[in-house]
Amino acid sequence: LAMREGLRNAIARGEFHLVYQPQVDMRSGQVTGVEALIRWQHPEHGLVSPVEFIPLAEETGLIVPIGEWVLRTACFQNKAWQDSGLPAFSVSVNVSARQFRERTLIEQVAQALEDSGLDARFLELELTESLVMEDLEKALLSMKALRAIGVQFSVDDFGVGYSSLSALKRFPIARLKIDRAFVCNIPDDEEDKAIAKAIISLGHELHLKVIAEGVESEEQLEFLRTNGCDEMQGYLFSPPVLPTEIAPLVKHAL
Ligand code: G
Ligand code: G
Ligand code: MN
Ligand code: NA
Repeated sequence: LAMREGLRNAIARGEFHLVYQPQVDMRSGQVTGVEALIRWQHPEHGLVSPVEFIPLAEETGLIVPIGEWVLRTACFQNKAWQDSGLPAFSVSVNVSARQFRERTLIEQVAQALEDSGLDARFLELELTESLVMEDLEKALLSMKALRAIGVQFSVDDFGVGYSSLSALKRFPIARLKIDRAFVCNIPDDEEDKAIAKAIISLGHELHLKVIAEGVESEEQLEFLRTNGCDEMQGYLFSPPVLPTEIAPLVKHAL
């Protein structure tokens, strides 16, 4: 209950911040994007994980203002990196189900882009399979409206939910993110290796880029690279970091 009250005031009190995790092209070693991840510095409980407060925010509807804050902060930050002279990369923002269903989302995104001056192609929204499949036709309409202003999409946690392949074909998406669950047991688990390979092939057949999440070891990187995975994100390259820590990572090659 206290958590709920706290969440209500957290934006105004400046208790949220974003950390950013680099996404790296496996061939060039260049940072092609960063994923924005929210953190809540609670005055008494310390750092609260989004795993705890995002569900609460969804339940109470607070996800709408919080999501807007995330979008705006991520767009302004990416524009600031570009203005500081870093090579341009995209920023990915996680969008949860209720936030995606809000009619105001398209307006929020357009406004964040306009106010920050960030070119829409440098903003990517991460949606999960289950979110899109909940109401496929409606989700497709929203995605197409956002695509029309130039925003990119990726499917997060791919492989753990279920989307029919015929539905996947219709999503206006640029990337599939292989869920960490399949990556973490590489190279020991033959089945997870087979699944990761299958996702890479499927993505490529559909002309999508494939990015692996949760890459922690050289063996995993090698396996994914050998099998044609395009990009990686994970502790092996970098954990999520503060905005000031991004510049040296962008200059560092894999
Ligand atoms: O960093 P990690 O512990 O950061 O994230 C845990 C979960 O919280 C992930 O599933 C991630 O997608 C989700 N998450 C992190 N930041 C955001 C956010 O800004 N919005 C939403 N909807 N989910 C987020
Ligand atoms: O659900 P989503 O993919 O948005 O969540 C990303 C989550 O994965 C965040 O909690 C982030 O901190 C975490 N994460 C990122 N890289 C790694 C990694 O290499 N290993 C593990 N175990 N978690 C990671
Ligand atoms: Mn994500
Ligand atoms: Na994920």
